[in-house]
Amino acid sequence: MEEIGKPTLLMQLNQMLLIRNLEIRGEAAYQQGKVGGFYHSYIGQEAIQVGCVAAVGVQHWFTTTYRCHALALLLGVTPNEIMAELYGKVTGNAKGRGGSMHLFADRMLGGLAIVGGHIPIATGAAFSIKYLKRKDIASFCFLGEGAVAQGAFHESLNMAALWSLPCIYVIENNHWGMGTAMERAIAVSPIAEHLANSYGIKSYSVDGMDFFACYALFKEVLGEVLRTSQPLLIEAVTERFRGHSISDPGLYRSKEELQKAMERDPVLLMKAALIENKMLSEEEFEEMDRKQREIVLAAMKFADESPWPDPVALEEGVFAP
Ligand SMILES: Cc1ncc(C[n+]2csc(CCOP(=O)(O)OP(=O)(O)O)c2C)c(N)n1
Repeated sequence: MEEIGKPTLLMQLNQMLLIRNLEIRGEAAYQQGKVGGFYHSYIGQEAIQVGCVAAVGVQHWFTTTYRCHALALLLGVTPNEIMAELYGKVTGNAKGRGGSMHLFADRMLGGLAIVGGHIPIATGAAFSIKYLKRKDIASFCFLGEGAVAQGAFHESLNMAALWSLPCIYVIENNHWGMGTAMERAIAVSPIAEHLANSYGIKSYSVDGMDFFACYALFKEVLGEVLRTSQPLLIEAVTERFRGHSISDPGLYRSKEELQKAMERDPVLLMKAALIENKMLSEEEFEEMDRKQREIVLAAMKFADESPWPDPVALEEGVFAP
């Protein structure tokens, strides 16, 4: 904790609080009919991507699933741009055309909605790093455990191992793929250990609720991948505190099970660790949370007041071969 330092740690807690507040308000806006399409919340999983980006920096390639609001925030998309995109407004991150699942940034290749479909894209980014002889960056691919049953995952791992591509595949194992329990969909457990063995690459497992554990692991593996140019498979064991998406009441898991998972809230775990180490007080935490909430409320106002896209622009940016 000392080596990361108080200013950085408080900044990272702020990021966690910004993500948490944005998800809570984004869901509320959805309930009010202001957000269309789907809404997949990252609540419960914050420590993984916050820990990763804090540890490795923003200069790499990053790819993730439809559960993409947090990564976009961490890679520099503003709360205003995200909220406006959720609202479908022209000031949004994708000019209101992509919605919740399709956010992007300079170094973020998506926000992609097809399960497993983004894994070859991340692998391609790793190929480009190798092809360009870059030794200072890697490709990070976040995926749900549901995606490891897809062929694209296996083809990607095989190719990355065969060609020594600097790709770090991160399985965010939240135990459920929509309403299907992991044990009913995936033949092996722990997933990363078994599957990494199949392709002759290294695997790591990390407590995805613990910011400090995630930070330390991502720091370590980045060094390793840059040194060896070998891909790695990480399994970050986590919990999603919401249903799969906002329209999922989550009836497949008991209240007690969810309650137990929420006792290890990553935001509260980080808060408790900082308080214990005298880097934070309860009042300071409340103030940080209030400030992040205000940023999100201002983003909602911005989205509300932004114009709709002009229907005349509908065909702009569309690629037709
Ligand atoms: C190819 C494909 N099949 C099915 C779906 C529908 N679908 C969307 S999310 C999802 C479950 C994915 O679960 P997981 O990979 O564990 O990620 P999580 O949602 O838990 O983050 C499914 C089946 C899809 N989007 N794409």
